[in-house]
Amino acid sequence: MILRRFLSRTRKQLFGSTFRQFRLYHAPSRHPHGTAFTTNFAIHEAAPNQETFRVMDEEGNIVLENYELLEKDVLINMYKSMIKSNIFDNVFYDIQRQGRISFYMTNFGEEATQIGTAEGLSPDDLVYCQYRELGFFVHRGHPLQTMADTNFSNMGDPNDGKAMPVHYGSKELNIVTVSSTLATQMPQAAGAAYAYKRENKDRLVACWFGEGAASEGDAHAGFNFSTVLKSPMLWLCRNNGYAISTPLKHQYCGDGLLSRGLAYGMGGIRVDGNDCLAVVLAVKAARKYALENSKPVMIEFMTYRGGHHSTSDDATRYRDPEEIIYWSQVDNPIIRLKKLLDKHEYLSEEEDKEIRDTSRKEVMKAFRAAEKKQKPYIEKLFEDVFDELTPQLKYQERQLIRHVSKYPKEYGLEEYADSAIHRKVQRFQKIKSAFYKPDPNAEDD
Ligand SMILES: Cc1ncc(C[n+]2csc(CCOP(=O)(O)OP(=O)(O)O)c2C)c(N)n1
Ligand SMILES: [Mg+2]
Repeated sequence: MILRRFLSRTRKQLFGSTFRQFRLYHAPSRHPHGTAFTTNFAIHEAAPNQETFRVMDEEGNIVLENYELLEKDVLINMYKSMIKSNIFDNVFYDIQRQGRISFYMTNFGEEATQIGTAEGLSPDDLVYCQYRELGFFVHRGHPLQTMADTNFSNMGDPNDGKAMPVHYGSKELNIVTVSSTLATQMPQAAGAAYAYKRENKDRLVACWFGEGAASEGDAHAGFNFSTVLKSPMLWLCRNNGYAISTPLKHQYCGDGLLSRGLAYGMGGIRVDGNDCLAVVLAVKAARKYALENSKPVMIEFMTYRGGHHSTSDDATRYRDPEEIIYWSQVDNPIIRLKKLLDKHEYLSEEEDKEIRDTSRKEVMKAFRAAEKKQKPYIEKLFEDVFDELTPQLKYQERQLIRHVSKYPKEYGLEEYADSAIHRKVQRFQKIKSAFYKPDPNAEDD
C-alpha cells in the first residue's frame, strides 16, 4: 500500500505537470536486449511464488485429473529402491555411530526425489551429483557392495580410499564421482552439456545441487553458461529446507531456485519432491523439452532433509522435533507410495515384508564383506593424481615410508594391503631377530 502510494506520488512528480497531456508512451528500442521504451514508471516486485506440481497427495490419492498411472512393475521397483536406500542409510548411520566408518550422510525423506529422477532419466544421460543422492545410485543399479566398499575406504573402493565416504561414482553408469566441494560440479555439468549439444545425440546432462549450494558463485556460472550456450540439460535442485543448520529463509529471498532459473532464461518447474509420480512425470517431460528445444530446464524439488546434515551434525540443536516428526510420519515419500500401492492392491503385507527382509540381507551382506576387506596399500596415496610425482611428493613419499616403517604398530599396518612399507618392516624385523633374542618374560617391546 505504502509502496503504491509512493510510486503514484513519484510518477506524478516526474511526469504529472509536464506530460499530463500525453498518453502513456511506448516505443521500440534498438538495444540488443530487445526491450521497449515506456513512460510507465514502476519499481517492479518479484512475482508471487510459483505453485508446486503434484500428482498424488499425502494419503496416496491421485489428485491430477486424467493421470495415467505408471505400470505396477515400475511402481514396485521404485518402492524396492526406496526401501533398499532407507535400510542402507539406517545400517550405515549406525555403523558410523559405532566407530566402524569415519563419516556418513543419510538421505531420509528425499527418496522419491532421488529415485523418481533415476526412473525419469535415460541411463545414457550423464549425471553429476552433490552427495545426498543415494537413491539415485541405487535405482540406476550401482552395486551396494561398491557403495559399502567406498564407505569403508577399502580395496573395493573405486576412489582407493582417497575420498570421504558417500563419494560414489560410476563410469559404467554415467555418474560422475561426487565432489562435496559445494557447486564445483555445476560449471562442469554445463560444460559437459555443451559437449553433448555438439554431439547431437539423444542424451543430456543432469546436475544435482542443494538449495544451499546454489548460493555459491559456481552455481551462477553454471546456470549462465547453460542458457547462453543453449545446452540440453536438467538442473535438479533438492530444496530440502536446510544447508547444515542454515534454514532456507536465511539462505535466500524471492521465489527459491525456480525463479532464478527463469531469470537466467531456462525453462523451469517446481515439483513436490515427496510425490514420486510427480517427480517421474516432471523429469520425463523436462528431459523431452530440454532435448527438443536444446535448452536447460530447472526442476526444483520441494522436499525435506529428514536426518541430520551428516554424522558430524546434531539437527535437534536447530530444529523443532515436531517439524521432524511431521515430515517423517505425515509427508513422507515412502509412506505415500506404500499408501498408493495399498489402494491399488499392488502389494500385500507379506510381499512388503519380503522386500524389507531381502533388502536388509543384501545391505548387511555388503557391509560385512566391506568390513573384512583390506585397505589399499599405503603408497597408493601418491598414485593416480599426477602422471609423474613431483620432487616434493617423491620426498614426502620417502618420508612417509620411513616414518610408518619405524612405527608400524601405531598405524595398524595389518589393515593395509602389502606394500613397500610392509616389506621394509619385515626386513627390519628379520635383521633385529638375527642380532637380538627377546626375553620371553619381558613385556611387548
Ligand atoms: C565450497 C564449500 N563450502 C562449504 C562447504 C561446507 N558444506 C558442506 S554441505 C553444506 C550445506 C549444503 O547445503 P545444501 O546445498 O542445501 O545441501 P543439503 O546438505 O541440504 O543436501 C556446506 C555449507 C563445502 N562442502 N564446500
Ligand atoms: Mg539443503
